[in-house]
Amino acid sequence: MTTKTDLDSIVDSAREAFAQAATPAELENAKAQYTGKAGRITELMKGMAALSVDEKKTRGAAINSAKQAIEAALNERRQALADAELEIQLKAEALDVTLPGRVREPGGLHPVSITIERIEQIFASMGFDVTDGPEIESDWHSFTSLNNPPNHPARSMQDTFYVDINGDDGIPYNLRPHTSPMQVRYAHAHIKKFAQRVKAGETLPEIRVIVPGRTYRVDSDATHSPMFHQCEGLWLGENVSFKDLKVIFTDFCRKFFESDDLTLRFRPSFFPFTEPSAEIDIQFASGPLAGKWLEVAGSGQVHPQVVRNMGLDPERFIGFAFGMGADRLAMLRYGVNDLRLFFEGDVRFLRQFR
Ligand code: 2U9
Repeated sequence: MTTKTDLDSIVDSAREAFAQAATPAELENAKAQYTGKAGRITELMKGMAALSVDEKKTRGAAINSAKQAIEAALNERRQALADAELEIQLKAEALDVTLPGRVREPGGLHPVSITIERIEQIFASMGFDVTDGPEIESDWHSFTSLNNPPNHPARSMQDTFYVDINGDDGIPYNLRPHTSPMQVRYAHAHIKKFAQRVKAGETLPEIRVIVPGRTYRVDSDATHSPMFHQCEGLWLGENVSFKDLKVIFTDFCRKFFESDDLTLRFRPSFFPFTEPSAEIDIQFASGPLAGKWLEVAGSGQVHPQVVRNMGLDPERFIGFAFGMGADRLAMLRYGVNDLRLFFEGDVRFLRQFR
């Protein structure tokens, strides 16, 4: 027969076994040896069948209290193992909340975009529409419509990129070397409206538009990039003259450079699409660029053949056009001496314009 001391030693050995279990699985295995189906406590219970009723009472109570002690030890160890596991997990997933976060710097517009927006704003205030169009153009739109037909020597003025697809005329498409084709498209899109108003006996409407956008030429150095930005303007009406060009462009330059003591010089030049033509130079009276003549744009009275190609009667419509490099204007305004800085994407340079 097993004595009370034997029960105590079973409880002690269970406690010992549970303490040695390093994982929940080992602990459950140890438990099976005591309170499992063939465990030592279960076996003692089975052995009670042969005892008298009185013996069963005292023996049963003793075995039960041993069983309870074992279960208490088991639960205690279960909790300890679960706590240890949680501790390991927490350590592995620990966040150092004192580490500084990743800073998100505010974004900003590119200096050339800022310049184009500025140009748009000034011309819009003078009644100009703003539009843009395709960068892959037909030969007719980029050249022929602008009085520069195939094999004309003036074609060599713009070293053009071509696309490996032919247009309707069998001549390859090009990456537009200027935004002028869009003015031709703009005129075609608007003259239907003109005809209706002429029929109704109204005064003739005008075309007054600027076209900023990306343009392409085979050219690359500190002041030329194969992709650059132009902003061209066109004002056609019944009575628009070179005098209007001088007024508009002088006003534009003074607003753009925020300088009232800036003077303009119109220097004779040649473009196939304007006659007469002029380069426009500006001179500041003060500041870091004072005294130097700086070329800012080309211009001229629109050639009658170009007016005709736009679907308008050159006997009635006359006016001027101008073209400027938006990147060059940005360089002058911000004092940048290498155009390539605009296109390298170096944030140390770009963040200065934010
Ligand atoms: C139409 C008719 C005429 C646009 C013009 C220039 C003169 C000119 C250059 C300036 C610097 C190009 O970026 S640049 O190299 N542009 O000199 N552009 S007149 O003339 C037009 C436009 C549209 C229908």
